[in-house]
Amino acid sequence: MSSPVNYALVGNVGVITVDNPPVNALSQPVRQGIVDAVDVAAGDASKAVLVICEGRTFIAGADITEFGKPPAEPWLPAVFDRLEALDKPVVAAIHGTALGGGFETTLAAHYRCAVPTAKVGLPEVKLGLLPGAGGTQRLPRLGGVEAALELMTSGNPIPAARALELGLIDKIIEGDLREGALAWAEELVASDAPVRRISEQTVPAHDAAVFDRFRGVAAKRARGQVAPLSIIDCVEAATQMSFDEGSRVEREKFMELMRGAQSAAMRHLFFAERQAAKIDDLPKDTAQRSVESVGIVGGGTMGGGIAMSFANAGIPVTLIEVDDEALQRGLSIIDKNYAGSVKRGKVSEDAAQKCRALISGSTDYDSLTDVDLVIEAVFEDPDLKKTIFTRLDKVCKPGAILATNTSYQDVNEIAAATERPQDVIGLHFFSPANIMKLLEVVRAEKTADDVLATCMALARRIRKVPVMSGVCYGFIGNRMLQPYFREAQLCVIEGATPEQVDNAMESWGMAMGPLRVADLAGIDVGYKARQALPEEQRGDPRSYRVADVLAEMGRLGQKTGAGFYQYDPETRKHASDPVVLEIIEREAAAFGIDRREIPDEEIVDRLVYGLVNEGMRIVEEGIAQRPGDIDVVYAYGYGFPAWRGGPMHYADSVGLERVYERVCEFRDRFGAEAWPPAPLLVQLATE
Ligand code: 3H9
Repeated sequence: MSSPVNYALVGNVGVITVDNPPVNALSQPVRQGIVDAVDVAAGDASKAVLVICEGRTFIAGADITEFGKPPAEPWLPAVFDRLEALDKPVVAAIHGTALGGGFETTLAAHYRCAVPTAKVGLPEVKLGLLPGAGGTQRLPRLGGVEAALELMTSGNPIPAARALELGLIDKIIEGDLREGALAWAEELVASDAPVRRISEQTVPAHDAAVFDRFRGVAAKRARGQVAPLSIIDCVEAATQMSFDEGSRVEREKFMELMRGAQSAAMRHLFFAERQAAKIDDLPKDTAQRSVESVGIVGGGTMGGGIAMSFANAGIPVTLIEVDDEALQRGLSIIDKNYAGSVKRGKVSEDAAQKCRALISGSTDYDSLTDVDLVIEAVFEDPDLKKTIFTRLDKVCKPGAILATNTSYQDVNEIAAATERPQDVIGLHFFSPANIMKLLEVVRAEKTADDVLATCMALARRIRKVPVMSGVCYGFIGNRMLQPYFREAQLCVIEGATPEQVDNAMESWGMAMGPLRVADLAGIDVGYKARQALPEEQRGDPRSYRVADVLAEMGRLGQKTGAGFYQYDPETRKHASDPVVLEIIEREAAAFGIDRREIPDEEIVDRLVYGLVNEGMRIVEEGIAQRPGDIDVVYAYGYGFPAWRGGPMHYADSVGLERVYERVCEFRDRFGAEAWPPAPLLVQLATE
């Protein structure tokens, strides 16, 4: 078998080329190949060494598929120590993304150059890990403690220009990278440039308080996660110990994280996200339709956010509203959002203006005659949606994709309002749509394969994470919220306070507790949805009575300054409200409920296993292609802690038998109507 690494002497330069598609991950043969090439370079006539990659990117990291399996020699840190130990200048030449072990490869080199479009970073924290091949020890020595901590605890890559400013690379090469890097290596030889081993350098002076500052930030931004804290410990070790001692600390902590449940969960999500983009029954070569222009019907918060998502990806958008006033209101919200992004330093003024210029408005459906895709984003009124689709059917060109952003409605029925149901699909964005990554792509009965394939690919183009869902009430995400919110509100009426429920869920890891979410989304949303249903379909009245009372009092949540909580008009900070507690007690008494103390553990189990039990049905019914898809939906759309891997992975990690036992216990205590164990759960737990 030929090696994914080859070596050739070009002039004075020994060139090590890694060629391991798709992303040049450092699998065992690559590690071995690098060691072999270094051995050759050490003994031949080369006076410098160049490390460069074929394909779309420089090395994107260690091979994640090998994690959790028995380790195979040579170890990565040892490979890098060998590379760094060469006594001739070693140059790394970066294109694409040098990530994780890839960036660590370049830190083991003595000189670094990159093309202007390259990015470098240490994203291990996003996999619940730390840079485990010298990164935590070499980066602070090269770029200083603060930059190292920022890069490693955020996991976000930085562009070449920023890396140059920070001194993480030495040179940007315009034009052909290989030619440029070879010429630079020859220059280094000609000028007798020294070998510069980062491991032999000392960490630049720094403020000792920086570690506690980063620990404080991690406790807030990465609540519950262990990896950021381990990273900070390792960097602190780099400032206190020799390189070798610090490397031993790094190794120990890396292995601890690797064996831990958090990294297993985050690695699961990494692969689940990529798997979710694939549709099992869709041939890989399914043709796609071209989407170079988009129309959006409805310029509210949702429509505006969707418009920005497309404009930010360079796709022109026409926004349709009923009249000039509504249109101007919609466009001005978009203006405000762009101004906010500029103010927060997220984009440059110039870039924001270019994106904004791609969004135009109209009150005339005829403006949509030439667009390739239309997304309807009006409020949840089924008749209105159908009327709009009938109208779109008349004006849009043949082959245009007609999408609805509905959160609940039956996409089959909406499709039936047109003469071209094959062109109709659901594209369910999450609010704020310009920020949230999740996109549920709803495949209706008659949706054509090429429409589905186009929308899955388009999602990636606008930097969303797509997950396909079948048609059902609420699709994957919102359907699962029903038992989740039901249990949250039942816990409240049975004895907990809204704070207790929210705090229990937030301590467990949810980004925001359910009742605070209800206040943020607006209590009227659920209220209106319930009012539209016949009473017998609204579920257990105990689970929505308090919310109904609040809605009828005009306490609609944050937007009215009060809901389950009261909100400070200036800071929007929430505080508990005695009025709400009175309502809860009064309504509980009316139902004859004797309020009791509810342990936090019960709250968490009822809410999370409510999600899991419904998730099992969703898989069973084929609404989701696989359990991992549900995990992606919850991690990207609902604030589920990534380090718990999503509800389905979490259930697996607890053990399905245990989950089943608990679901049966809840069925026996709270009734079979709310807690019928999903047949798939029964099957998997008892098999
Ligand atoms: C690390 O380095 C630890 C060290 O510090 C210490 C070790 C001791 N391994 O994302 P894409 C696959 S931890 C294996 O769709 P893109 C991916 O699954 C690592 N496979 O492409 C997919 O497979 P498939 C730190 C990998 O162009 C295919 O490649 N590095 C790896 O949208 C294409 O991927 C990272 O965390 C890998 N490392 O994005 C970087 N990476 O086609 C992780 C990708 O079968 N990777 N695959 O579904 C990324 O962020 C993106 O893949 C990248 C390309 C930006 C590189």
